Amino acid sequence: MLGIKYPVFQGGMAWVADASLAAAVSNAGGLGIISSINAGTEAVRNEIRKCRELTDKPFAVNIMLQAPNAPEIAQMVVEEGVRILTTGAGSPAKYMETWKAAGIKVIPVVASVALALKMQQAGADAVVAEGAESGGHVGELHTMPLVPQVVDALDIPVIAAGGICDGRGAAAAFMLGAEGIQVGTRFLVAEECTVHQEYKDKILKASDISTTVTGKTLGHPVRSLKTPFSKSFAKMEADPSTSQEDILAFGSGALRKAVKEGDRNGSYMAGECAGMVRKAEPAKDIVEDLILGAEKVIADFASRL
Ligand code: TUI
Repeated sequence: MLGIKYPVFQGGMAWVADASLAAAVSNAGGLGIISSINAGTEAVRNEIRKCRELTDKPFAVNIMLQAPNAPEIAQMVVEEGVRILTTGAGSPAKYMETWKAAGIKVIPVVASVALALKMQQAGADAVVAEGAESGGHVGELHTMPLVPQVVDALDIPVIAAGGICDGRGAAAAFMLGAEGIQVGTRFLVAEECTVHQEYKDKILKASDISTTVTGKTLGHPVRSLKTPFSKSFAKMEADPSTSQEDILAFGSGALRKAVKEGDRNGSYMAGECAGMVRKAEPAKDIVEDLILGAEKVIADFASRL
């Protein structure tokens, strides 16, 4: 459907997923994804053009639907002739007709069966079912129960996301009925990933219990590394005298600060599998390890049956 060699999507991580990372993943045979959360719509347009110079392979753009410029981005990707879109943090139903008319493959990220069904009805070509093990904005269900329930409910392909970072996780996702996987956290340390070195170091040093979810009281839960920022954020949320506006103002721009400046007061969004990410390597090695690793554990297990 997408013209890619391996069913490996690189998560469209806000501020992180630029042309450099997306092209490296696409050149490796996966699906590189450019994030629409960057320094404005024109900056994203530039990343799309840059990506075309770096790869002749298919790549996608992720549209974060809660962003104020989402309607503008939704139009810009049509102008730029983008062939594949993923969406996150909401329902893209109102854009579907325009995108389908432009011949774009649309793959919404969903966190529930209800939204998955709605997306299939609206003409989605596939969905990414993302469990709450993921970094960034998360839903309620986790990958293990979410993926098979979405697979059972839909006729279109399902890509699993959340907590997948090596061949074992990839194999497990395929066993749940997924036809592909999406991986974010492990690509944060890819050589072609342009995040600040401090961000990479924090991921490489993380343990199994290094992430936490904040923002539940705001209706916008986000998983990130435990840092002084996440502690202060959680404290403000627990304090009834702090208004939602104050909390939002405190959080605003924190991800950009972490990604671009390695600021200790930044928000280091990361998934639960950060503790399994142990070395920086080229994106190609990550893509191949995910697929060859899955092949190996499936073959080893089959030989024991
Ligand atoms: O979108 C994501 N993950 C993200 S977006 C993001 S940007 C950001 N966030 C906070 C502060 C600063 C920047 C960081 N991480 N993942 C896809 C995803 N979508 N996960 C869950 C959902 C989701 C949740 C509820 C999709 C739809 C939904 O409800 C839809 C509806 O309206 O019915």
